[in-house]
Amino acid sequence: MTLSANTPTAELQALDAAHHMHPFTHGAGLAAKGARVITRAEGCWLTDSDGHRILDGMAGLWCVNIGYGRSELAEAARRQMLELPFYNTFFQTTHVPAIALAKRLADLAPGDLNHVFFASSGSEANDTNLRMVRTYWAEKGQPQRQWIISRWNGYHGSSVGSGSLGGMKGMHAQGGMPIPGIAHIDQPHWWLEGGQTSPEEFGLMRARQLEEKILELGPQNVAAFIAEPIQGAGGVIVPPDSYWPEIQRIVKQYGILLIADEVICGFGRTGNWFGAQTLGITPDIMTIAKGLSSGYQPIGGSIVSDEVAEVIGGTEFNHGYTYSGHPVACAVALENLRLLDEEGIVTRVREETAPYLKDRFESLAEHPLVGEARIVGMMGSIALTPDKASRARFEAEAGTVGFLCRERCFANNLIMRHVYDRMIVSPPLVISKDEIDILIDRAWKSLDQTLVQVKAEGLMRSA
Ligand code: PXG
Repeated sequence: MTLSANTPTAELQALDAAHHMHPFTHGAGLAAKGARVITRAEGCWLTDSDGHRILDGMAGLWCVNIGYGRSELAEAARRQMLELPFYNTFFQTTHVPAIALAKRLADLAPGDLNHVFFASSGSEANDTNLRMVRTYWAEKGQPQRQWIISRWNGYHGSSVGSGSLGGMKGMHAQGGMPIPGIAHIDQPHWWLEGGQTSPEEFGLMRARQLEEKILELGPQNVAAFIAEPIQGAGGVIVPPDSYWPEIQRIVKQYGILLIADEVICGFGRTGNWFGAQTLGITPDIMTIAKGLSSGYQPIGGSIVSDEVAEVIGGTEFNHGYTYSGHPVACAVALENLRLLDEEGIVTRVREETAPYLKDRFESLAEHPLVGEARIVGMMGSIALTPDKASRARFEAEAGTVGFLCRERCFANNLIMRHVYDRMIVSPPLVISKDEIDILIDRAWKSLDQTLVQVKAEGLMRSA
């Protein structure tokens, strides 16, 4: 059987339901409904098997920073596959693409982050980090420093290690997570959890939970704190301005390592190469993936400080993946970084399109269903609420209204993701002003339709 984009949608859906298990999906529910089949993409636009053209407000899964259809990346893969499709980086061996990409990342990364350990995904990279920080302390004669502190509603991946670092309770409920040695503190989500405090006070309160947790565990037992500069999968939660400076003070005071998970924030998403630069953070390790190759190849990694690399280099670090530094993935990532840089895409985001998007996106806060609209660079979210003034949650189960809104967006040929009752955008960085206008118009229309439906179904009630 040969399948193609011309195979009837129903046939593709039936085979998909019969044989393909989807991530984070209720299998039987999807099988009954049929998955949407995406067949092509160009720039910021997807085409599905029914011929719809859909504006991709999520850059795939927060990753297609450079946009779809770049032949240069295909050429880079082709060239590398013909020259050296695979060789490993174990056993005292290396190759040009891994060397070149590591050097490029060392140049791009801030401060003394000059060393790269490669993986194929963000999850793998965070598993590396988990073992690396503990090994670092063991090498420094402090093997009792095992605890890693992270945050509820943070996302760091889906493997056992990275999923444990993450703070997604639905994930922890399945398969024996979190593993021991990981402690979670609350997130700096002022809009939902800030109550009567000001955002600045709340940011300080939430940062100081880190200090309280360090003191509870014993500072001598804590290895690291890991966090996304801006939470992505948790709902694009932009922390109050007071939050990160206080976190930075605390990790410095207690001498614990700081891991900035840049899997979403990295590679231009916030208007700089890394979210750490936008938020004024000085990490010891940065997790990278997604935008590193704009999703054209699966590749991730950890960018590590001189000090951490030197200590780790003093032992044999018994860790690595077959595809650590995969030559084709490295070649494609290098080409992606070259284009993002030479075409001025990151600069254009910072200076031109992100300010335009911010202006238009924040106007969504005027919609009767929207409580707040927050955006940094090209990642933003709006909170749906039955009552703006009191920042109320819906009485209906969290996510009910968000799901309805996402369905409306789909129907209007716009991909916007929902996280509970927040709607997210994270478009390709190459999105034009005209396309931003289309995005906002479709979002507004979808909100209007959602409001009608929510009222009709009696869902406009506060918890
Ligand atoms: N860290 C962060 C900050 C992420 O957002 C990972 C690590 C894990 O990367 P991999 O490559 O292993 O998936 C991520 C991934 C969503 C969604 O629904 C977000 C991610 C993955 C899947 C779904 O928003 N982020």
